[in-house]
Amino acid sequence: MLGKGGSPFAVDALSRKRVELARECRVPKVEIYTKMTCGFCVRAKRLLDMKKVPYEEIHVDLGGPKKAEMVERSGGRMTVPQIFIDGHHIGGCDALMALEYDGKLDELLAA
Ligand SMILES: N[C@@H](CCC(=O)N[C@@H](CS)C(=O)NCC(=O)O)C(=O)O
Repeated sequence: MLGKGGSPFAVDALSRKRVELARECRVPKVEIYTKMTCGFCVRAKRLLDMKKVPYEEIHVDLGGPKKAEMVERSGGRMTVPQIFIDGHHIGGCDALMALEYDGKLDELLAA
């Protein structure tokens, strides 16, 4: 708390710190459409688990409306996994691995 006569710069520093902390605490929304028999899905989930990134798994083994939703959201892709970060389509397992390899996945997860 800034007392009477305190520096206004202290308030600035405090609010900057608050924004910084909010960013650090931010949990990205990761969605992954999967099938139980899919090795690429296992690999993609393993990477997310290793990075301690929580995700929502959407099972499309039986087709149905969720599979149709996946195809629609991914611009016609029929294979699993299909991965989304904060609503942005990333692609499949290879695309996720490539982002990690290029050092860009953490940036995306923190953006
Ligand atoms: N290169 C793709 C390969 C994905 C792939 O081939 N997935 C298989 C399952 S492991 C698939 O969806 N096959 C068609 C199907 O199950 O309907 C990736 O990295 O995600």
